[in-house]
Amino acid sequence: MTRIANHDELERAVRQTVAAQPITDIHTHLFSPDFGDLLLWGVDELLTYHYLIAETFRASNVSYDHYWAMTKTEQADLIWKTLFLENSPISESCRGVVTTLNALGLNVESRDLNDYRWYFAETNVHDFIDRVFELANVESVVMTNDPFDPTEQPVWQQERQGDPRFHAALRIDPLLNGYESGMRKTFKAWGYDVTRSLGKKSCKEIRRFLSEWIERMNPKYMAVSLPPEFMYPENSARGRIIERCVLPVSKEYNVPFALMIGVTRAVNPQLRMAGDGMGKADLRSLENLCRENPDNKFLTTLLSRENQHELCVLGRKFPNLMIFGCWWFMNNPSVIEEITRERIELLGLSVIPQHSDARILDQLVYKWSHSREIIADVLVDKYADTLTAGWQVSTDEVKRDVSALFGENFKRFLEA
Ligand code: FIX
Ligand code: ZN
Repeated sequence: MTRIANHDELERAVRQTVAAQPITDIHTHLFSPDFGDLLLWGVDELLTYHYLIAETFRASNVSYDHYWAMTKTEQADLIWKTLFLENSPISESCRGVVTTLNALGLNVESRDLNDYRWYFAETNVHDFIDRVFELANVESVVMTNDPFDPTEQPVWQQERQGDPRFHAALRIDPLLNGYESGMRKTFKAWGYDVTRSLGKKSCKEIRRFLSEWIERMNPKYMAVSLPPEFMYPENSARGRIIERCVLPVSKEYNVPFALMIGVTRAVNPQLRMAGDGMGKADLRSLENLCRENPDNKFLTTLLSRENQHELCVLGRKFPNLMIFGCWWFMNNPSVIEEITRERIELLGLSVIPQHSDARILDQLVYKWSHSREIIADVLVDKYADTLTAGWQVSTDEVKRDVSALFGENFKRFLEA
């Protein structure tokens, strides 16, 4: 076992190990090819990513109506012109497009969007999936699977081909956030005998629904995104469904419950998917969940930077809580660096530092290359401090640690 005795060697070993480590991406919005058009890829999709749409409305004076009336190609043309030609693409989402096109071997210097379109038109989706997984060095991804989505639901109800690199996650936002405003009627129409009061019978029916979908999807976890006001326990349909349906089913099937807290949907509805905002959450909700349900497992990511320190402290108190990823507005280099340092200082290696949240397959390339670099920077510093303190790690120990962060922690948490 060769121990690493100096800083230069340490830096080289950590960077190489992080670059070579295949990743399990635990939260994306990608789909395996059998979902057809739900799998998004290509330059027009990359450019019309909702992060870039929001930036375009700031930088051009296009009206909402005009923008939404355009075809996807026209929207992509406008975004390219506004954010890449009339301004320099230095925001994180713009830089991501550049990183991705470059890594795919396209001539970024030409700035010729039609040339990039040509490349994608000539590419077969199956070959492209292989290429992206290889370039990003991603081993597998977890999708976001919504049984309430009318385009997605029928795919699950047929015999599926699937792709072993794409795992499922059962997303239950409509059930938890929309039970009173329509979902109850949908449930009834689907043959589940539920009522407004959510008595014993209704809860049994909702548990039946969750069990059926768990058996159908074999999901890695059940997930929900929640507003900053989320409280638990809560005297609401959501609170009752979590307590009486989600938690028991999660425990019975050993399928963790993932809470993604802090999103305020449709702060500016004119922006459609780009119009969601955020706020600081009250983490007493998570504290109560973890304490009252020690035999349940919780995965959590939060949208507000202001919540991250408290979340680390909660992680120290509850081994049934696994903290993951720098979600959405947190997925920027300065914040990733800060939060990764804080997490490692407070929790050591027992976190899942990042997920990509990729919506477009190609984004795996940039989201992971950007994050890998920052996580490697932090690790180099942390090992260097430990070296100064007198502890020499071996290259095998660095490999063990890096593999925990990028995949093993997730696998072990699921298996526990
Ligand atoms: O709720 C979520 O899973 C969010 O990640 C998305 O709704 C959001 O639109 C997104 O793409 C963030 O990266
Ligand atoms: Zn997401």
